[in-house]
Amino acid sequence: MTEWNVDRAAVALRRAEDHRADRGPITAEWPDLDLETAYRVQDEVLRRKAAEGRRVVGVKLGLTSAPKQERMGIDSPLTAWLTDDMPLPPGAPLRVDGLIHPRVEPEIVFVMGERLAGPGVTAASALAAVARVGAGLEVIDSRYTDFKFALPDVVADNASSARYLVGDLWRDPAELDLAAEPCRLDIDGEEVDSATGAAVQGHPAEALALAANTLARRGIAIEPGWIVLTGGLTDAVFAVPGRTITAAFANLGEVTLHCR
Ligand code: 0L1
Ligand code: MG
Repeated sequence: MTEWNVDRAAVALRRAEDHRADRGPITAEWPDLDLETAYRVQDEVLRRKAAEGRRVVGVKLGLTSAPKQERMGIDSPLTAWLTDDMPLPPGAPLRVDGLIHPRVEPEIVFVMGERLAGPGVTAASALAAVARVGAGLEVIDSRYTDFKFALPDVVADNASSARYLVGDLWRDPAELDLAAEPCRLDIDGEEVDSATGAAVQGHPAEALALAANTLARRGIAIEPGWIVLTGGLTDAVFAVPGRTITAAFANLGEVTLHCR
């Protein structure tokens, strides 16, 4: 039997993504996969995508909200890569059949103005490095069947990252109370969930600081111009063909995704 290693796991995850073929969790066959090795798999998947011409455009936090953390039995989020094949052009529909089983969640999005390098980053110093803040919808698409995975699996799978859409209203974060920022999630015009910015680590800037400090352990800084998806404010909802999903914020505007 072939032994599992970082390369083999990265190949398996690339194949699942490219062929839209979900698979069982890697930890079922590689129970010793730990978090440090899982991040090496995540980075190897990125290296392979870069070799195919894709470029890093930012980072995201995953498993930020209390319900998701409780479900996974963790108390800290994870980080993952955003690449230039992920942003959806404004108004473009999401082709559901182009992914495995996409789900959508509303997020507060930062565009970085300055380089942010941990350790020692605080919410205040993180926010000072942000150029602007806006609304977003993240499309997640676990490469694992039924979104069933252990923590190392989802880290290796780049935190289920697939697509994202941002709004067209960008604000100066210093002008807003982002912890109190209300967000409503609508499906076909009906409210299905709501939250405030406090849902992500108490404040999206806390999530950003945590990302900077976590990435610093791997020698990575958050660069100017990068997008940061700070984490789902509510649980994710399924993208079903014909469905329209809207994140409506009080001060950050609305962002709407049409699923085809
Ligand atoms: O962005 C996220 O919070 C996704 C993290 C991965 C877990 C999931 O697929 O829900
Ligand atoms: Mg997310």
